Amino acid sequence: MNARAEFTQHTIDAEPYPWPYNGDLRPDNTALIIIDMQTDFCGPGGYVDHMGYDLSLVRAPIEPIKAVLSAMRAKGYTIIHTREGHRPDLADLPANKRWRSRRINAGIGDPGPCGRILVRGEPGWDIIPDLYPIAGEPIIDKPGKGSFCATDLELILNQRGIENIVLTGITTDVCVHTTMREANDRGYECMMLEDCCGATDYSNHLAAIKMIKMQGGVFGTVSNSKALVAQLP
Ligand code: C5J
Repeated sequence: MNARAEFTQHTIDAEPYPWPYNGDLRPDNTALIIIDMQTDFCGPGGYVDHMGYDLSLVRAPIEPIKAVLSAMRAKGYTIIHTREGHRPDLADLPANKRWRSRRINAGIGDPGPCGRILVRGEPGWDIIPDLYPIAGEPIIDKPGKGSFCATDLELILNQRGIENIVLTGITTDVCVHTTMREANDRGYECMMLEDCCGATDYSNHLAAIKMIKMQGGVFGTVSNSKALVAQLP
C-alpha cells in the first residue's frame, strides 16, 4: 500500500461543497480564526452600540463560537484571534476612517463609556471575557478590516503549515468577509460558519453568505457550528 492509499479523507458538510476541497483536514494544517469579538463590536457602550445598531445581531454568534472554540482547542487545532484597533497616538488611523466615524457620533479615538473608541489598550477594544484567548493562541492586532493588511498573520500561518481556515466572528459583511477574501486570494481553503458570524444588519449577513456560495464557492464554502463540532476529526 503506498502513502497515498493510507491518506484518510475528512470533510465537513458545507455549501456549495464539502470542506476542505481535498479532504485533507488535520489539526496541524487547519486554523480557527475568531475575528474582532471585542466589546467595541458587541458590548454595551462600544463602537457598534454608539452607532445605534442592534447588539443582539452581533452577540448571536457568541455561544456558537464558544462551542467551536472548545471543540477545536480540545483537538489541538491552531486558534487565532484578531482585534481591530489603532495606536493611542492614532498614527495608523487613516484620516477618512476617523472622519467617517465622527460623522455618525462614534468617533474612533474619542472618549466613550468603554474608554477611547477602537484604541489599543482601552477596555472596549479588548476581546470579550467569554471568548478570551488562552496562552499560546496568537492575537493579531489589525488597523483595518482585513486581517492580512499590516499584520504578521500570513507569516504565522505559514510557520504553522496552515492550509485550511475556519472563519468566525463579527461582522460577517465587513471584517470576516474582507479576511476571507484576502485568505482565499492567498490560496488558503476557507470555510465560514454562518451561525458563528453576525452583522449590524441581518440582510447584509445573509447577502454576505450568499456571495460566498456564488460561482461554485467563489471565496470558499459555508457551514455551521453543529456540523463542524460533529464532524471534526
Ligand atoms: C467593522 C468589523 N464593521 N469588525 N469592523 O467596522 O467588522
